[in-house]
Amino acid sequence: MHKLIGAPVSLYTGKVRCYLQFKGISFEEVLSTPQIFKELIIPRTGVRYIPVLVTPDDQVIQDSTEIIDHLEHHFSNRSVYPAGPCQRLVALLLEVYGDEWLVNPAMLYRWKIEENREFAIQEFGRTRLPGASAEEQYAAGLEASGPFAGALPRLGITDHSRAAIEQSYLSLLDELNIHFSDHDYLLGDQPCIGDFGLIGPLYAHLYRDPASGCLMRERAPQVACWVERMISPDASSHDGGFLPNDQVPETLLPIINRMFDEQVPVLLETARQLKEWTEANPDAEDIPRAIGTLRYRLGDMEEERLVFPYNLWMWQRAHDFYGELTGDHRAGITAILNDAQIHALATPLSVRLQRRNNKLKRHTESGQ
Ligand SMILES: N[C@@H](CCC(=O)N[C@@H](CS)C(=O)NCC(=O)O)C(=O)O
Repeated sequence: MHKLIGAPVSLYTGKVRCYLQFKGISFEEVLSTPQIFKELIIPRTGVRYIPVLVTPDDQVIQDSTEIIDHLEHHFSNRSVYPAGPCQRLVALLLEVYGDEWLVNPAMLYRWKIEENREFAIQEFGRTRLPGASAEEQYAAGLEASGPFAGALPRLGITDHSRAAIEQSYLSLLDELNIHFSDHDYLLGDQPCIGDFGLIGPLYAHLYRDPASGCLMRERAPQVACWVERMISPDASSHDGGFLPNDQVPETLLPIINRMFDEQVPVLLETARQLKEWTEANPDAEDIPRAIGTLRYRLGDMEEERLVFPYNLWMWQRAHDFYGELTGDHRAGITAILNDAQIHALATPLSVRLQRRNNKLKRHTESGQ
């Protein structure tokens, strides 16, 4: 049986858990305790991230996207990658948006709102010391959660950016609420890879943390219902498929526009800085987690954050898919994206990335 190593409090564990449940793949969930980190995660992956999937033939995979792609290969029924090019592009884009951008409101609401923060500390404690007293767990949780709470400035989440991130999230909730009033999932009656990208932040943090959960249920009840469909293993609405004729609902357009307005400029600047970084470090194969700083904008607000090249590995998937489209398929995209958005998607990536042994590396011509 597959083993999913992770934690209830973890964003990307939530993404993979929902996927496994949707596909009907039987799995056992193993809590990522310090012992599991020491005995399995670190020796077998070389990194300290969750989730980790251990397959029945003892392959060990870290990274939610790689886990899903591995499983899609073996469980091809009801693929989460739509066959229609417009739907597939939208699905890939919204995975990047959920995974790499909605982590901002997720982290802000978790660590800046006291009720959520207290809950998260207890949850970190329950993961680190299952079975210990509440007091011991709290102390352990405080220590374990320190690096996560401390990561906010690196993501550009500061007192200065707080109001703008909240405003953006509330508007997104409103947009998603309209969409999910008409559709069970992003692209119809079954979840696509974009649903799994969104569910990480929108479940593990923004639904499950108590104050955020109240906010979601009150302001955007249809989004809360979608979360419940995503996390419920035997929801009857899992029977349908994607909308016919490669249709992308109009209600998704404001969300795609939001991604292009907010996140895509960061991705393009990341690509520019990564090019400079590789020119300055021509022999370096491994790409560090962060390579510098950039300024990002939300409405009138500007703030600094670190530059994370991993974001581009995700963007490269959508970018390459667009690049491979020809003729009519490419023309169809103009019904969803405007010229500036298509231009951003078509902008060449001068540094190509790959993941090998759970490390981000340059992808060179020789494939090495
Ligand atoms: N892109 C990775 C991200 C994994 C990740 O950042 N996981 C978090 C928990 S949700 C973690 O382990 N963080 C540890 C750290 O940042 O040091 C994935 O999709 O699996």
